[in-house]
Order: sequence, then structure tokens, then C-alpha cells
Amino acid sequence: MIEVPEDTTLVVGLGVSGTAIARYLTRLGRPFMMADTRSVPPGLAAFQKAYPQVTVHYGPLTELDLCKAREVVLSPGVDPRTPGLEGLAESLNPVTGEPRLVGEIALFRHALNKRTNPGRVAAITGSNAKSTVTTLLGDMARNAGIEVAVGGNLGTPALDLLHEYSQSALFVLELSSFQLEMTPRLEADSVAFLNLSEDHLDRHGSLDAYRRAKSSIFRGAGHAVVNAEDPLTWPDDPALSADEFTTQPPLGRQWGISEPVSGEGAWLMHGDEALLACSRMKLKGRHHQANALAALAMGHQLGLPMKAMLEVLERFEGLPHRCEVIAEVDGVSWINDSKGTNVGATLAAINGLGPTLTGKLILLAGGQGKGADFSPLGEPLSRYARRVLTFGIDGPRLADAVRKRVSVSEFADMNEALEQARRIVEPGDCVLLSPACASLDQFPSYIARGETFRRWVLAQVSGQIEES
Ligand code: UMA
Ligand code: ADP
Repeated sequence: MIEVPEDTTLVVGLGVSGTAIARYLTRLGRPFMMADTRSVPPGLAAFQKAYPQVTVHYGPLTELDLCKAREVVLSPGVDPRTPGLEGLAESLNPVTGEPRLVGEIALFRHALNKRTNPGRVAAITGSNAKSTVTTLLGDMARNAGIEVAVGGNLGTPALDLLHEYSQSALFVLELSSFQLEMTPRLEADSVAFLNLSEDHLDRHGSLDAYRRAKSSIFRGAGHAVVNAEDPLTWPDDPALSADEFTTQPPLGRQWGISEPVSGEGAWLMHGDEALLACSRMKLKGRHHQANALAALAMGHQLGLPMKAMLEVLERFEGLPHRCEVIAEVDGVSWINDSKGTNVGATLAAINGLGPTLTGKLILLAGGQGKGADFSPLGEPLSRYARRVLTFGIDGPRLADAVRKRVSVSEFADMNEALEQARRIVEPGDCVLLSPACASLDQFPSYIARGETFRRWVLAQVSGQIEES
């Protein structure tokens, strides 16, 4: 057994989060050790070069004696049920009074509490749309002249934000279920729980456990924003003040969407106040209108001026890999929704794009299904799709789940599926990559998958040769 010495913090995971934690502990001058359960951790050489004096253990955590460790800080991708971590969540850190098993965001909260001017925190979770709402809210705050730092699960890790934006008055954090599960008390000023659909069940075990992890966002929150149409996003504590958004005409002071007004279409509303015609937003589709409302509701809780927020909604074009139009050639649109990594996101893409087409959808889907049930895709696909082209490790499972409702062809990889899409496409159609799965069986990331799609479409369909 290798003993982690007294008062030493053990950081598990040598990835983006783990190295941010290492930088933070180094800045504080706190003793720490690193561990990674992979026998050949991808970032080992780079870490050892940057921190030659820090001990790194790689291999099973059961080889470590953690009895004397001050605390164990897990990277989000490390399951707290990993063998070797037993009992830590139940034992308390004498300094913080919190469990000895925490994640990066718990350290972020403690660090913020120690500052003379801690600044405010806005935190966003949900199965989908976190990055979009986080980016929107960050842009809104910036447009209102506030010093804002944006990151978390998206972009810069939270602990790096503290250092890089030491003067920030507002931190806007996207938080995943993995991060929230390891955050005993976030105490954010404004939090949003946007939606809940099956994802990461291979880690959390059940939808209920996944929801519980996400609900940690409410602990100590000042104000909350929740989805009126998704009761699973509502806080269990009735005392917490929660504003609601809906894609329906608002009830009371809800944030909602009006019935279409003649000549203008529908408007974003706050109660009976009309805010912005949806047609003036660059983001299209009901799901993005819901995202806009969630960002507005959070901004309102934080006291941002409405004018500055609406200006952002009029110019924001959306993030890459989220229903991103790559090409429109011969009446066919080719759309990259590689960030559609779960069934809820792919449903939103099908239901958002399907009704706008004169032709049909050709859906490219598959990859690592994370234990999800794909059958909810069957009904909207039967309405809007010409064919589903599956690929990747869970492609056959996805195909089986929908083939009674829609025509399906199975392929080994995305390139083969793309070749087939080119053969069967008709004017008015949309070829949509929205895999409902993670990419990691065949790609390093969803970004690499989206880039592969983009490059193929530009070269094969648009005839554009890219500069390398
Ligand atoms: N590792 C182990 N044991 C394990 C699993 C991982 O030792 O059982 C090690 C790996 O060998 C590797 C390191 O841990 O060295 C990777 O850690 P990680 O998986 O936590 O990934 P990071 O690189 O630290 O990135 C994490 C988030 N990743 C995950 O939650 C899986 C990033 O979100 C986040 O941006 C980053 O921290 C900064 O906060 C990515 C993500 O995919 C974008 N998130 C999921 C999602 O959005 O659905 C939740
Ligand atoms: P996250 O950070 O939660 O993954 P993103 O903003 O990156 O969220 O979007 C992820 C996926 O969810 C994309 O495929 C996007 O098209 C889809 N999406 C966007 N808004 C919604 C919504 N309101 N409901 C469901 N899916 C959505």
C-alpha cells in the first residue's frame, strides 16, 4: 500500500479538471498527490514535466492508503463509487466540515468564500442546452458592462477562472451531473435546471439518481429558474423561490412564448410583457426560444438590464456542433448536431427541424449510447424522416429501437453512412448528424466527430477543398 501522507490532498484524474485542481493547490502551497486509475494515463508525461516534484500514482486506487489524506478531489469523469474510495464520502474533512470526497466545484466555492469580494455565481445544469444558456447569459452580462467569467463543464475549468479572472463580479458556470454530484453546497445566486432526459445512466444507474445529482445545484441557492413543462427540474424544497419558463403562453409571471401575432409570429414574453419577436432571434426553433427565456430569467434575477439581454438574443448565432448548418446545396441542407449526444437533444433537433422541411430528414445516429432507451425517437422519426442511417457501437441497438417506425440502414462508421446519405437524398431534404450518443467509440470527442462531418460535407458535397 502507498500511503497518502497526513494533510495531503489526493487529486484523481490527470485531465483538464485534475490539472486545474493541481494548479490551484500549487498556488495555495497545499501539499497534494495525483492519481489516475488508467495504467497509461494520457496526460502523464506532460504532467510530470510540469510538476516534477509531485508524486503520481497510476493504477487502481485500492493500492492507496487514504486514511490520513486531508481529502480526495475527483475529476468529474471519475465515479465516486470507484473501488478504493469507500467510506470517504461519509467521513468529514475537519477543516471544511464537508465530506472528504469532493470535486473541483467544492474547492471553487471554498475559494470564493475566502475572497473579500466573492462576486456572484450563476450556475446552469440540465441534460441539454447548458452550453447554449451559459454562453448566452455570459454574453448578456458582458453586454451589460459586467466583468464576467464563463466556464465550468464548458471551456475553462472553474478553478482556472478564479485565477484568470480574479476581478470578476460574476461567474457563470455550466455544471454537469458529475460535477454537481461531488458539490456538497454550491450557494449560487442564480441557478437554472433546464430539462431532464436520459443521459449518463451508465454512471448514475437510474434517471432518479441522475436527477438527484443535478438537483444538488439548488443547495443554498438564492434564486432558481426551472422548466414549467418538466416537473423533474423543479426543486424538492418548496421554500426556494423558482421562476419558470415555458414554450407556451405564460401563466402569471412565467417567461413564455405568445400565440402568433398576425404578421409578426410569436413573441418572447415575461408575464403579459412582450419582449422580442422570435423572428428577430438568429437562433431558430422552439427549443432555442426556451433557452433564450431561461437565460433572460436568470439575467433578470441577477439584475441585468433587459435591453442589453435582448441585444444579445438578436445577434447570437449559436455554438458550433449544435444544429449548425454546414452547407445548403441543390435544395438539401447538411446539418451538424454532433453535440446531440443523448436522446433528448436528438428529439429536440428532429422536432425543431422536421416541421420546417419541404422534404424529409435523413438522420445519421449512433455511437456510445450510455445505456439510454432510444425508442422515444421512433414516433417523431416516423413523421419527419426518410431514412435513419446508424453507425458505431450502439448503432444496432438504436436501429432495433426505431425500425418498426422508420426505414433504417446500418453502417460500420459515419463515413459509410454519409456516402449512403448522398445516394438517397432528395431536394428539400435535410441530412442531420444528431447521433443521440457519445462519440468516444470512434472519435476522440464530439468535436472531432462534428469536424469529420463538416470536412466530408464541404469536400464531397460543396466541392470545397479545405486548407490544412
Ligand atoms: N480517469 C481516471 N479514472 C476514471 C476516469 C477517468 O483516472 O475512472 C482519468 C483519465 O485517465 C484522465 C482523466 O481522469 O486522465 C480525465 O478526467 P475527466 O474524465 O474528468 O475529464 P477532464 O479532462 O478532467 O474534463 C472534465 C469534464 N469531463 C467529463 O466530465 C467527462 C469536461 O467536460 C470538463 O470540460 C472539464 O472537466 C473541465 O471542467 C466534458 C464532458 O464531456 C466536456 N462533460 C460531460 C458532458 O458534457 O456530457 C459531463
Ligand atoms: P449541453 O451543454 O447541455 O450539452 P448544448 O447547448 O451544448 O447543451 O446543446 C446540446 C444539444 O442539445 C445540441 O444537440 C442542441 O441542439 C440540443 N438542444 C439545445 N437546446 C435544447 C433544448 N432546450 N432541449 C433539448 N435539446 C436542446
